Amino acid sequence: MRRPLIERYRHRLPVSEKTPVITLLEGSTPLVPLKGPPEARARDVQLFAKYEGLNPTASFKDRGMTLAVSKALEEGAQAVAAASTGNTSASAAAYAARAGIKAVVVLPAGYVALGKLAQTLVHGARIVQVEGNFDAALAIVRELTERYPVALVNSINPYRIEGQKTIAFEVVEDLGGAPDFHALPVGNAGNITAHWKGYRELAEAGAIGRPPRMLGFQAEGAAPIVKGAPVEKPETVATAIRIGNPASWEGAIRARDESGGAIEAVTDEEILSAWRYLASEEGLFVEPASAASLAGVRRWLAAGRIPEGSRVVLTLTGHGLKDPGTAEREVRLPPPVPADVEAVAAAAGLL
Ligand code: AN7
Repeated sequence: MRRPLIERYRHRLPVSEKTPVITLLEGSTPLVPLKGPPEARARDVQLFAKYEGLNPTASFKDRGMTLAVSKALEEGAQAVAAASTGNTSASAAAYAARAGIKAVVVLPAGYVALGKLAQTLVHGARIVQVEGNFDAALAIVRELTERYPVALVNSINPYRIEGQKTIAFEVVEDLGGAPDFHALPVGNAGNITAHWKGYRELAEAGAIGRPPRMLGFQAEGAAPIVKGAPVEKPETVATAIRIGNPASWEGAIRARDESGGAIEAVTDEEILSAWRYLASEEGLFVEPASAASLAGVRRWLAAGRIPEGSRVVLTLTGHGLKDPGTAEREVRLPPPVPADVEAVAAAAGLL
């Protein structure tokens, strides 16, 4: 049975008996072995997908949110607030509902995928859309939480990182050791920071040998870490990672350098191609941002940068149903046909 993440990893998390556990039974997501694209099979490279879309609100954010909201409640908070490209807001809204407290989310107007908006609305969060991007929203929320009685649950809240580090624990349990590479999309950079913290703790405890090389991928139009400077007007089809000035920038650099990894950019075309591949060849429907991990790994494979026989984990951060708009734009729906068998058979290509 799925257990609350906080209970499963209580010994490695900053909680006590006094911490009220607010849980939706997050985590314990499957590590799915992929068939792999030809360039992986050719080199005997085994890819595994950590399918985080199977969390309660359908993204990895739930791992950090169970801890952040539990600790906020322990500290007496009556409200939580977050800026978000959508998944943090959906998760904060759900956990706040569960805790019986208020959630305030500040969103970049016009750039949050429909599924995430729907979740946030129905869970009953107070939504404020700002005429600006995520970076502007985060700056406002930081100040808001300093001046008003509301707890910040963005990933600059260290409890979010603590919860999210459990991805590394689960991967190591499932593989029976560390992978050679771990690839994931990078937006605000909390998740790569958290992954690396998890692996480092395991290495320090002697539970694994060499931790994986961390491969972080940003979208080309929103790649401040790759470029080495904030991006004023980030743009990408992957709205989840449409972020120009990541809060955990330094954590990402540390993960990259300490692990001997890399942070690179992939184009929207590469992202969409990997997104299609995952759905149509592997049966895994993810949101575009999640596919940046595979897009980047495909580049590494093509360039011969992944040694033969390597084990590579991809964190697929959010479910495809989060973003029905992209599916509708990218995959054409055929026009209706008359309601008779021959017409349907013809349209289905069965003749
Ligand atoms: C699906 O929800 O920033 O590098 O406000 O939703 O830890 O930011 C989401 C980020 C990757 C990037 N994949 O993770 C938010 C938000 C998905 C995401 C990321 C996000 P970070």
